[in-house]
Amino acid sequence: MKDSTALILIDLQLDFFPGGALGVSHADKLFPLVNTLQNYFSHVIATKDWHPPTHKSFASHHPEHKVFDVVDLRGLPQVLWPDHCVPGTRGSEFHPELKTERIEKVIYKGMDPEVDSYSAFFDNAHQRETGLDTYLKSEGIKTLYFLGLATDYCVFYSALDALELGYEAFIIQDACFGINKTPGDVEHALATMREKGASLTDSQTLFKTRKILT
Ligand code: VGL
Ligand code: ZN
Repeated sequence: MKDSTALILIDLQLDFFPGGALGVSHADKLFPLVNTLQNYFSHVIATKDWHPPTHKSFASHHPEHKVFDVVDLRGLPQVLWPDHCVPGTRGSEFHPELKTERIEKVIYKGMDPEVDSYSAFFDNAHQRETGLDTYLKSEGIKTLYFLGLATDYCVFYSALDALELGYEAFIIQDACFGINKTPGDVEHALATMREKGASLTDSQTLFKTRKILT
């Protein structure tokens, strides 16, 4: 029997691992932990950052700027990133060590070249839904455990939207790594998620308190 809790794997794609276009330090420590954690959840859902090569979040389309500069994109502040997660490239694929058999749904985000999409639920303009909320509701899922990349961007905005939508949200702290564009960004993201009502937990606590399913 499936319960009302889901594990949400955020952007475990090669470009976000060391050696990738937007490699997050230490992210390779996620394996095999992420695979073990999947065994404790009846629902496992993954997101994929999925940008056309023309995506305006890419610094390559702003010749007068460099990576990590912030520009205005249709009225929203936009951090400029290296080209990443373009469908058809190796960097857009899941990390080869990720066990994918139990992933029941993949949510794609960031396809509109004019607006970025950090959250697993909405684009950054909060105009378009990704389909995650609809899917979770159709499955009766009410509690979400987040892990993945990056703590200070996609995990952060996904958790905040989850809370706003009325889900209970847990962050598996040792299974998230952040970009820390500015030192302290990750700590600030964790503190803000907590203030807004998310619970910070870790994998050891989960192993002790949840039942293993497989
Ligand atoms: C992400 C920056 C740009 C993330 C995605 O997955 O956190 N960060 N695109
Ligand atoms: Zn992206």
